[in-house]
Amino acid sequence: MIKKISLTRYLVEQQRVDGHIPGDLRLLLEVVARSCKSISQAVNKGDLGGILGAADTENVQGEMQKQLDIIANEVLIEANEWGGHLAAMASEEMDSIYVVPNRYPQGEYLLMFDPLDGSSNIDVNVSIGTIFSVLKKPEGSPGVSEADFLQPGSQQVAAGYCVYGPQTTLVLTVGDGVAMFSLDREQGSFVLIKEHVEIPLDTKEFAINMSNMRHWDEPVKRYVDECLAGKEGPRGKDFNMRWVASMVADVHRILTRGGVFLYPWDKREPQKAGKLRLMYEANPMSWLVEQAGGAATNGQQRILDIKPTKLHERVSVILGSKNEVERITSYHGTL
Ligand code: P6P
Repeated sequence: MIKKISLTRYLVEQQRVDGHIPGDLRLLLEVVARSCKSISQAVNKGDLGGILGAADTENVQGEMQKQLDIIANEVLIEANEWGGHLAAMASEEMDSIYVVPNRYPQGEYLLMFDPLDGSSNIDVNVSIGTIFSVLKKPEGSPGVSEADFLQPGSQQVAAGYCVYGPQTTLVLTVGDGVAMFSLDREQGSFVLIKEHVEIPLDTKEFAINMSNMRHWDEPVKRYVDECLAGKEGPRGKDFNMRWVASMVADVHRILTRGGVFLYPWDKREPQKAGKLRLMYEANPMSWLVEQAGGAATNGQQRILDIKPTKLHERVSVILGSKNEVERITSYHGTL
């Protein structure tokens, strides 16, 4: 009988045995996990819950919100504001930061999240997910402001996602490798299924939205053309392609069997560095990938080294199997 290790036990051991995480961070992560369970329940209801479809509102990104985007955001806010572990939160769905109300004690952590990533897939029953990132509020800064969030991803103290697919699986790092927990709905708890996750250094699988090919920069075009040329081309091997249009699902596949994910800058909106958001999509995913032995760059530099200037800053993303990411980055003339 394989001993079942719950998320709670894993976090207690990370706190007590390895000294990796203080009690307040353990509490934060347990509350985020409970929020993901609630979101999973809402997502699983689908049509039966009468909460699919558009909310007829736009978020700060100018994207039409789904009802579940708003519900997931509210679940995370309400679950995390009272515990005394947070100073403030930031979300893809909110223009500005949410400061913990005065009626609750303020903590030292900053929580950022994309409450429901991939929401264009909600109505067609394709995997979606919640992405989260945790920073510490800078020492000595009175109160809390947006500027406190503008730290490079290398400063994260915890990061993860929960993918709502055939299984509901929480994937987490606190800097001691990557661990995966699947939701045991009979017990109502997340159970460890894998730890010390490792991404293969090489891959034959790339993920990119091919419909944007005519808008890409030359280095990305070169890379994808070489993959498409297969055995007869310069790579000497055939490649497979995947694109779920849910970053959580694509990254989960890469953490599970390797691969490379690209959402590069393109000419459609040249003033934007990319489509994906740095603080609550690229940074948490990049830390997870690096903790699993992979790499993550924007074509020019390590994503985790980027110093943010805006809360909802966008970035070009190339992440996954280390050797493949290094090859693509070298094509940008920066390795
Ligand atoms: P496209 C979802 O909206 C998202 O932010 C990521 O989860 C996903 O990888 C990407 O956008 C999909 O973008 O342009 O292919 O629909």
